[in-house]
Amino acid sequence: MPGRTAVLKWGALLSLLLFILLLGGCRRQEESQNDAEEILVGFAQIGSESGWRIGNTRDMEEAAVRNGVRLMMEDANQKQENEIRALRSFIAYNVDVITFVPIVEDGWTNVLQEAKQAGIPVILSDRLVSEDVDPDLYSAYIGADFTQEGRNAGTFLLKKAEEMEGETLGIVELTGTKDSSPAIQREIGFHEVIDGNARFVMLDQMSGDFLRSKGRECMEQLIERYGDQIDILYSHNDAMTYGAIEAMEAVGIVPGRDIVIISVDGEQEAIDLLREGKINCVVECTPMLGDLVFDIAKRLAAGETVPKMTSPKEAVFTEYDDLSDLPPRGY
Ligand code: GZL
Repeated sequence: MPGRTAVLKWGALLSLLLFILLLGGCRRQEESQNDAEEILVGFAQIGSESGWRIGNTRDMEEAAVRNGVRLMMEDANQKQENEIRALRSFIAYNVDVITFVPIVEDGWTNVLQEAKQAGIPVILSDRLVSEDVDPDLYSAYIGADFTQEGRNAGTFLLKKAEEMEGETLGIVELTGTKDSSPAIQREIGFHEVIDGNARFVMLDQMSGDFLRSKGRECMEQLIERYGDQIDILYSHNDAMTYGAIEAMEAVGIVPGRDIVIISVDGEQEAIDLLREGKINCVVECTPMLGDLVFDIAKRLAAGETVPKMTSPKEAVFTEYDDLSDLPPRGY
């Protein structure tokens, strides 16, 4: 019966079509629910002053995707006023959570109070605000223990000094961005370990602002001023170290031999220079904070209580280590 067969065929086709439409509808509803669950995080990044910072930005972007978080990122181009403007735009946009890198420790109270009044939790990412800021104004800090990084640098120097000649050893220090928590704390930690040791003579400190170009300028001036009195360079980040090495090599100083170099961050380029013997110690400061930040952000958005301070575990790489199995650094 051809008519009956045709009806059965059309019926089957129609049922299949209905099933497909129903399935698509459920997926869309599920996605919309997921979208509804996807939180929106406003992130104010300070700029791109170093390979470390560029790695940190890349990691935050990739971690947002990994963690199913919508990211609204603003770049402050190294200016605090741009960061504050970005935070105010996140508040106006009513994001679910704000995270930012305080470029310096002070000047945040007003905008943090505005975020609090708006009921938007704030996560400090990478750097800290001053202890004078009411800690109730932010929900969490995710970043390194910079004082420990400074201690790690000092501890390496105590060991290295045992094999160095000379009654006294002259130290110059390239410090990071003035009034930033990494610069403040890396200095404190290092001097906690070496101050009081009569063998070490602190010749001078200059701020290279975490920049390669300024690291070179500062080292040129220090070499000009102190010459072969300089036995040790302690540099608060790898970017300034690369600039300092350029300044040394320009006048025939052999980095890692004529001047012992201790650097902080752990960028791939620094590890390569460590392997070449041009740097003697690289203290790790990981920029890979994104997964920690967005895990805490999702918990805050869900109304959970979270740890106030979370610091990643960090290593120290020295000339005494076998680095052959060290995986690529990723920044
Ligand atoms: C440290 C970070 C510092 C890096 C520098 O967590 O804030 O800023 O050490 C970067 O390379 O510029």
